[in-house]
Amino acid sequence: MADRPQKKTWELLAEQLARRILVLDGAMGSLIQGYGLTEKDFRGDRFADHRCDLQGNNDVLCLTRPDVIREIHLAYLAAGADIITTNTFGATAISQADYRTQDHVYEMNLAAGRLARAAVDRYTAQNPDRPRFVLGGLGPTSKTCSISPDVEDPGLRAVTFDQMKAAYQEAAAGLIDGGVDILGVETVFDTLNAKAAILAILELFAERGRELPVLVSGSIVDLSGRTLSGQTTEAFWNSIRHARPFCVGLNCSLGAEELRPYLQELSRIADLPVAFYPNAGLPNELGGYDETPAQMAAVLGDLARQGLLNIAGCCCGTGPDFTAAIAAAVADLPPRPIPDRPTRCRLSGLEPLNIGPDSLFVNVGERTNVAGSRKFARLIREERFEDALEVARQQVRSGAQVIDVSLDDPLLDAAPAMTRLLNLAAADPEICRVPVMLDSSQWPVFEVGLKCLQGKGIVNSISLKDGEPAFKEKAALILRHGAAVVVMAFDEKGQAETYERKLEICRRAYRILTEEVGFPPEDIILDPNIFAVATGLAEHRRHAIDFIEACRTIKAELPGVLVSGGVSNLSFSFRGNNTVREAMHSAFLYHAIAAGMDLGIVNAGQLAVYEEIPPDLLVAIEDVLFDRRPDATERLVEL
Ligand code: THG
Repeated sequence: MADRPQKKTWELLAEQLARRILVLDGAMGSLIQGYGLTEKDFRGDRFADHRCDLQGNNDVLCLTRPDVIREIHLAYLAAGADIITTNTFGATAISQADYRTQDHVYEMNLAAGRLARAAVDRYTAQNPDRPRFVLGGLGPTSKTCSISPDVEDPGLRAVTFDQMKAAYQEAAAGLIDGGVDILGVETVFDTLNAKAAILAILELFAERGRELPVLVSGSIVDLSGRTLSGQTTEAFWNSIRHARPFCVGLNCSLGAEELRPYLQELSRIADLPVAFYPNAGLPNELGGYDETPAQMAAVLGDLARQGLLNIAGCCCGTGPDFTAAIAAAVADLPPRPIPDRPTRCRLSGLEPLNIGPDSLFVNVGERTNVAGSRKFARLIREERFEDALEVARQQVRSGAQVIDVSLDDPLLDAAPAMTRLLNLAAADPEICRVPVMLDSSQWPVFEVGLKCLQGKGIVNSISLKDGEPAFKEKAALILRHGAAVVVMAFDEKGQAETYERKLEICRRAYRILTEEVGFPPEDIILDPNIFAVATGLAEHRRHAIDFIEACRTIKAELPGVLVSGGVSNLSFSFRGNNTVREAMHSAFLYHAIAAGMDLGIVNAGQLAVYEEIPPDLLVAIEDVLFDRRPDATERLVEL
């Protein structure tokens, strides 16, 4: 068996994708059904004494009826498939538990990889100019990480992220050892499952020092264009980009025609090859599929003519006749050109939030913070999570585009409380639209928090205060979880108060993150510290102006990064006087945004309009912000 070196696979794949639309095979299950296999076939000698029925466990056939699986692979190759998929859709411990075969998952994947490898090598050897590829299929499993199995308790989960990740890791290891060319996280109906798979895969790659091309393909389950876990196409894409896949796709789900608008959307936003392999229409009343090869090929051919496809195939309810029709329909059509997309910080909840030079200032809701709201703190301490969610809902209604969640409190075990709150928030239609910013000074809180977010969130924050090794290690893990990161201007020597120190630390953090960790600049959010002004202390007088000037230099010097800050910190000395606080925040933001500040943690809905601040108050505030006169604080206090 030719074990092609990795570089070769990447290169071959890229070469082929640049040249033509590749054809991916079709259904496995529908064809297996055609063989009319019995319980005896499924068991084989290997599982003759297995304690429960195995009929219907298609994945076990890689071990007990490899001849059937081989024949199906060869039939698809003969029909013109360039890429064939291993028979491993349910070969994870989570799905195999239904048949009590969870202890045989590695073997199944290994065998499946070898079977497909042998079939593909046979075809490639016959025609080396037309290399074929093996896609190691990682199905969605039978459980979901972000949806409750119990309507009575929306915060409940039937499986943990760690269990999901372990299951994917075992399957992926078998596939890699079996010699697959590509790992495909397919039929993603819950993006948190996919994120567990991605983390598992990235860890495997790091351990083995060898990377395979990865495909991630989502599944849209309803006509409004959402995944089962509720994400839009773009939110899904934003959530899985950190896998740095070679290709992103849509598969299974509805039929080709129904999926057309979402494929068009994906084609528009994905700056990499796009795959499309839908079902043969929607299942009919008997669970069968009515679409014909000609019908499906007509839609795929049409999409290809519009320049929207790089890989075309089919899914449930199809067979080699579909593959042949699709191959013929796309044969002479050019592949979709890969669009350039502007670099942006691309976040998501159920919906996307893209932040960049052309976006307006982003409001991050501050109230879901036990240190920042007495009411929220009381509700969390009393474990009134449902009521605490109302605080989040109010922030979103008031215009928060992200919610900052902090449960750090000496009286609380923040990590389990975070899990509970985020799992409940994931089920709230108003809150879960927006990305989450995890706010903590305890690393374990981020670890549990990231495992609850199907969207792309933000970790707030890390810093250099414990030195470079710890900083880099945390950043690398955040990257693999697919989150953006806030970096506070804090180092081994302490918090940066002056303009010079803010810049010194921000420059250093940026260099380490981009050059040593490989963090995308657009996912780095620098926070040069907003501290209170008008405190009466002379050394605090430049706090506002130093932040604003630091913003300006950071944005001019460090390409791609975003700048953020906790705005309400500014006015701590006016606690209780909300009118003045709100006016101070607005005046400050007016100038900080002009200097390049991109997002801020604010009390959403409670910001005065700059133009409406009474002129005498505005002058007094700006005197303080810009340290324009020695008696500025006294004058503001008097007012
Ligand atoms: N940078 C980053 N993260 C941060 C901060 C920052 N997180 C926390 C904080 N600073 C930003 N969040 C808040 C939240 C609330 C208040 C201030 C900052 C606040 N709360 C009222 C008070 O204390 O007076 C509470 C009033 C009430 O109980 O309702 O001001 O700088 N990266």
